Amino acid sequence: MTGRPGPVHVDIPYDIIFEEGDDSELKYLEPKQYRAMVMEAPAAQIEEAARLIAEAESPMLLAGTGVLNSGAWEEFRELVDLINCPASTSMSARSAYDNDHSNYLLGMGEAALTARREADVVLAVGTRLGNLDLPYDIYFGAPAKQKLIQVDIDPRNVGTNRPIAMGIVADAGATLRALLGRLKELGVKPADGTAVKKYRDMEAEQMAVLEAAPRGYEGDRVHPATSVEAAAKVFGPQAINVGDGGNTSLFDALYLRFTNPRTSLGIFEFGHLGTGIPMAIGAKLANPDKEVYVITGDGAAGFNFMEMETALREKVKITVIVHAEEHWCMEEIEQMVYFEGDASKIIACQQSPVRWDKVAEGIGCYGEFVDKPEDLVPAFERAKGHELPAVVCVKTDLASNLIPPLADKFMEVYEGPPQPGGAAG
Ligand SMILES: Cc1ncc(C[n+]2csc(CCOP(=O)(O)OP(=O)(O)O)c2C)c(N)n1
Ligand SMILES: [Mg+2]
Repeated sequence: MTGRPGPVHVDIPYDIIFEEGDDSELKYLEPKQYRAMVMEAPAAQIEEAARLIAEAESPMLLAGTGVLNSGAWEEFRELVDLINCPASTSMSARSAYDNDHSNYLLGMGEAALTARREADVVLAVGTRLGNLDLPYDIYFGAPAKQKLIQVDIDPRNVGTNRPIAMGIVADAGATLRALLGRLKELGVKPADGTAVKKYRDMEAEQMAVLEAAPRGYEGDRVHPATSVEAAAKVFGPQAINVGDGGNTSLFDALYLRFTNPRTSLGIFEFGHLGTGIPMAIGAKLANPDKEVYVITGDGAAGFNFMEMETALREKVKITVIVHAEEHWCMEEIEQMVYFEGDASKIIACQQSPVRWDKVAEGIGCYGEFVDKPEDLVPAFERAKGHELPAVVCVKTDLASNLIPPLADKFMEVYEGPPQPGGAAG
């Protein structure tokens, strides 16, 4: 329970589990008696980091899950406002910073990557700059020119994926508060906003392309982005969204805008398919007053679908939206690249046309089936309003799901960055 929070495995031997006794005789220690509480950065490091930021000409801020874990989203936003610089989040911490805030740039978007490359100081708070965040040389400035300050509670994350100018091993919130205090003392004033405007204009262009994609769809199924947009409308910005699946999780990430902290969960930290339904059950148990909904690929859905029985038995109301185009799309597109477009060579990427709503009904949950866009909102509303855990099987369009917007960027996670000669490395 010290350091970076995460899943914990507790082994309880047989004899202890069946041990009998009087509960009142048990002694509990306070957490502060058996672990260090908040790790704070040494004052000298805060001083140095504050000076680097204060003297920077084109700083940029990045928030990772450390900001969410330490509950420091307000401090992060305050720091962005104080400097008035471009700011973004890691793919797994999309709700760490209001996506509608004036300085926000989408993690994998061209604007955020350009801002990152052009910044003279990058402050990365609580992010290990993992491979989904494209920690490649072409998306960062040369270390001789760009100073990367990385703050993380886990020393193993510091300097692992990028050369750093400064590593601060401390709690994200404590560090942000200390930096804010020192920067104010140094008299730092917000920049005039020219830089932010440049990147935001770039982002607006990319968003227009994103938004146009589902509008241009004329097929007889449902465009995955249309389903995500309908879900956002029905569940609203306070709900907790859990993303799962391959390309489906990219639609989830790109078409939802997170304006409230801790409303986005998903597989972006480990990439492990099938975690969506169990994560949603956990999220609902921890937040009984919030709506919790999953948007999952059909491949991912199969991994842990029986957990719907857990949800039913334990009365955990969640809604699961399955995008059922009947393929393992992210693998298929990867094979397409590998086989240089020869579709006849693709193997093991198809599934049967499973009716996930009927599987859910068989378990005892509530099921809805949608194959036309106009039915999305009413079906999602019925699923959300039903007292039982619900599953909506949405027949999404294969071609649209095969190549999501920003697919080229995501492919770099597997393939490495584009090389000057054209080939990926
Ligand atoms: C446990 C696990 N197995 C395999 C993979 C590799 N993998 C990544 S995406 C993907 C395809 C997922 O298919 P689906 O959930 O239907 O999403 P789609 O890409 O079709 O939207 C696979 C097999 C993984 N990430 N995790
Ligand atoms: Mg699929």
